[in-house]
Amino acid sequence: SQLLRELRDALRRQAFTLVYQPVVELATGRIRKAEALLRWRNDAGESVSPERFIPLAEEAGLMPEIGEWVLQQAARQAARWRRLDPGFVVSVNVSPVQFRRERSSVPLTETIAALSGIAVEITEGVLLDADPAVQAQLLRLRDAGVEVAIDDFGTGYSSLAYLQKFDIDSLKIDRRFVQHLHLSGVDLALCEAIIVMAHKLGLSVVAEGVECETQRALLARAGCDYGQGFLFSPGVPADALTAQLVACR
Ligand code: G
Ligand code: G
Ligand code: MN
Ligand code: NA
Repeated sequence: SQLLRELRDALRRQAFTLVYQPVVELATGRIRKAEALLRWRNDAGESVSPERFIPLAEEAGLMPEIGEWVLQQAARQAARWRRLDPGFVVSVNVSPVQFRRERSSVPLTETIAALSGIAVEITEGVLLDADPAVQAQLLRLRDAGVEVAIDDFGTGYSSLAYLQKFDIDSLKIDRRFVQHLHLSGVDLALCEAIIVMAHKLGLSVVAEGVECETQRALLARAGCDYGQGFLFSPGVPADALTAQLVACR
């Protein structure tokens, strides 16, 4: 397809960029982390959503290479931000295909082993993957000191027992549970329960998709560690986030 041709070309021409969405510590209001989000501007100059082009890239076998580029960029940026805040963490989404591709030309863990301040976000499906290479990959990441976060938590099939087994660092509560938090007692109860259970297992919790002050206040009261969402900021270019970090020092 046209899209696929453009995508292959984009890799050569480096037409990808990363934006970074701040992750705010709810108790202090400080930005302590950021999620790297991939952006692609196509030949027509339109910004194409990763939701559209990542499945294509996976099918075409381009994802290891793109993922490698994302990791390198994010790691370089994490190193800069850690000079301002030594505890700063940049999280990177890792597609299940990329995670499973042990024999790919790009060995994920070797790249990451050299990096600090990087967390990988995986979806629950990865934990349930029957492929033993996936588990091995996770363990090697842990050994390399990389943090592991479960993205979109609550929408898949995993249980907290899995999280304990794999020595996960944090959960990101899917924005579907956060969206109506301030309107639905059920959604609030679910978020509260996730937070309590996660803490008992020694995991920290990030609420995604925080869009209003009421949601922020309820999450803070429930003991949620971090919030991410349009209330705080959308994804922004690295320089814009650097300016915010410097201003808040
Ligand atoms: O904010 P945004 O519209 O970019 O995110 C859409 C989806 O794309 C999200 O599910 C997000 O996890 C995913 N995504 C964003 N950047 C990357 C990336 O670098 N790699 C992978 N595998 N997924 C990404
Ligand atoms: O699956 P993942 O959590 O990686 O998805 C990240 C996606 O969530 C990106 O598309 C990002 O733009 C989007 N996003 C971030 N904050 C908000 C928010 O407050 N509301 C909504 N609706 N989407 C958000
Ligand atoms: Mn994510
Ligand atoms: Na998510």
